[in-house]
Amino acid sequence: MSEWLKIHTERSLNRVLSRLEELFSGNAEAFTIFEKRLKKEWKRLFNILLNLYGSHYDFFYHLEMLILSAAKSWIERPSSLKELDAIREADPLWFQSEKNIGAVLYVDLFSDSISNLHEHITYFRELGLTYLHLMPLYLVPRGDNDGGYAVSSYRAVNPMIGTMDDIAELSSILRKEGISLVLDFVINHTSDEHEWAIKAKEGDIFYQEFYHIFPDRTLPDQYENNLRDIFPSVRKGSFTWHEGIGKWVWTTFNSFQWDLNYFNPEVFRAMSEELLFLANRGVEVLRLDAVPFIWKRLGTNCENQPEAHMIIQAYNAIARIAAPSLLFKSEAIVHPDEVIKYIAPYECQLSYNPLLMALLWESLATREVRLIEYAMRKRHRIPDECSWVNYLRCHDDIGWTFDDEDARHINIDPIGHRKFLNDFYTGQFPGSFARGLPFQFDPDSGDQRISGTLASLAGLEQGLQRKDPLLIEIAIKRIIMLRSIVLSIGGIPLIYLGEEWGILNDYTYFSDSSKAKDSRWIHRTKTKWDDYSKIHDPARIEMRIFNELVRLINIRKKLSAFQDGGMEIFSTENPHLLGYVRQNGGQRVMVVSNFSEHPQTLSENRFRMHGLGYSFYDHITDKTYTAGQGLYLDSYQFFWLETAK
Ligand code: OTU
Repeated sequence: MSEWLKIHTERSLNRVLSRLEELFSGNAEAFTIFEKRLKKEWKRLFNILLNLYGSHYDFFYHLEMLILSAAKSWIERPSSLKELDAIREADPLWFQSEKNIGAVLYVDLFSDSISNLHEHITYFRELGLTYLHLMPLYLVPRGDNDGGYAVSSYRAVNPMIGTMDDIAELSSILRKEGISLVLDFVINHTSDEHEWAIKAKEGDIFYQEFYHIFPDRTLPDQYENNLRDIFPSVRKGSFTWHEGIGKWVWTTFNSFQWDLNYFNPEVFRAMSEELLFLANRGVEVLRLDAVPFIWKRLGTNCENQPEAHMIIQAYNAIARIAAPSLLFKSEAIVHPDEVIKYIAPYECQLSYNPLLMALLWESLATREVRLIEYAMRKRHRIPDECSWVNYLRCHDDIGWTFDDEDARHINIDPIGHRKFLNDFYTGQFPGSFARGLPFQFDPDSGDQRISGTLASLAGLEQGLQRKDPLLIEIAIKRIIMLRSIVLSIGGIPLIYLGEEWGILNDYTYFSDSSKAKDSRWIHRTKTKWDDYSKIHDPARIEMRIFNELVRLINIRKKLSAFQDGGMEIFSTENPHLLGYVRQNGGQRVMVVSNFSEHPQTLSENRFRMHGLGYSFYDHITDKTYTAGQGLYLDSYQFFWLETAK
């Protein structure tokens, strides 16, 4: 660090500290803690902010206001959360435990209201949940609001399902159950009905500067030379003409979602306050939505810019100071080289694992594991203090975000392969078992993504329709095998609720005009509690899928090898078998999975070499196997083999 920077970093800290005295008067203990944390984070926070906003004439004003609001938030932080902060500071890697199981749900579809969620706590217990993500539940415009991702206020809950007080109450009830509450932080945009947007529409220049708003097409045209259309079926281009103000507004997603302007330090500060507001309601993990898009730079595609990382890192530092137990989960569904850049203890401790998700579906279609084996060997590793969040399905589409060079390396043509996968999962490819729908087909680029539920994409819908017991059986096996991987490969497994019963596509969204154009509604379905409560027959498909999931979860929780840490892919020398070894806490477990409907064998030689032993106990079948004859795997069978000591 240069001498100049050193002096000014220090000087600014002292100036800021002197401004805090009044705020903390009579609360020496709170001040001591705050000061300690502020000092610890100061260097990096100051550096980032200086980089981002140092050229603004009023930089110090913003700096001071930012720290003042963080201090206010710390003073207001409920004591129960301060206790949690202390617990987490003593065990910062708590989320890496094999005991962790995540789930995600839409409150309105699952239980109608937040208060009704309390009735389902026994259900969460049965699933062994420790992490519960409630899909965006904020105040939103009526009609189409992108499934809650067009937020009109980060401080108000959609009145149809409850209030912010309900959230605070729920978070503490869940915490007592050992479940961390996860909410979205829609960081890239607000709805056009947010009070900032309303004021901007009224002509208030201060608030127009909260967004990227342009008087004519000069800059939009220049930007657009390099931009990708994210929702091409909504609109061509990333800008929306607003008749009222007679200007162009940057809208990466839907036209009613206005991108926030982080060039403006006012926006950075305002969002920092919203973030800490949520943290003080007891939210333990914030899912940072659409992070790649938050910083724009002319001449680039305006995704994954270095400043996007700086903004998140600055928020991370603020969280460490004013709400230290808060974690961030990155939602970057982009090229794997970019996904990984958001993952760091000083940025996002957690991240969705879109590559694993996409490649599991890829392997299921091809029955081959070459691509997943190559890509996981190369890309699964992340910093030791972080974790993947592994999932099969979520509320969004499946995008084929694997790296083209990875594919070429194993002689797969990436363009042709994506076309094949889209044909396969929309059921057009001859012999396909899947029943998905296209999402956001772009005729110009040929890009397409896939919607559909886990069960429908894995063949259950087809099997049931054809009343073919063999197809049904195979589909169930596929679902369970995929799940075994998500539970064992390393990271927090995330269940998209509904999936635990193997729910099928729901085509009724076609008749709702606010949803009909967005095929993702096919896999956003209402929970049928009446039906489930009647199912007691373990032979029923739903019950089998559910029971098997619970069984696997319970086994996972007993295996210290499955806590986060290394995962070593090994070559099975069988194109249908994926093999990896997990080793942790003195335990070594070898996972082998068959991605084909035909029986396969892991050779004796491979078994011995990677099993590092002769005799193995399989936690799934509760049997012991010896390496002598190699390992025989039935259709879609998998093993969790512990080397006998
Ligand atoms: C997210 O997804 C949400 O998950 C979506 O439900 C929202 O519609 C969207 O943001 C806007 O808020 O394009 O198809 O990595 O790929 O953030 C999903 C960036 C999406 C995007 C991702 C986005």
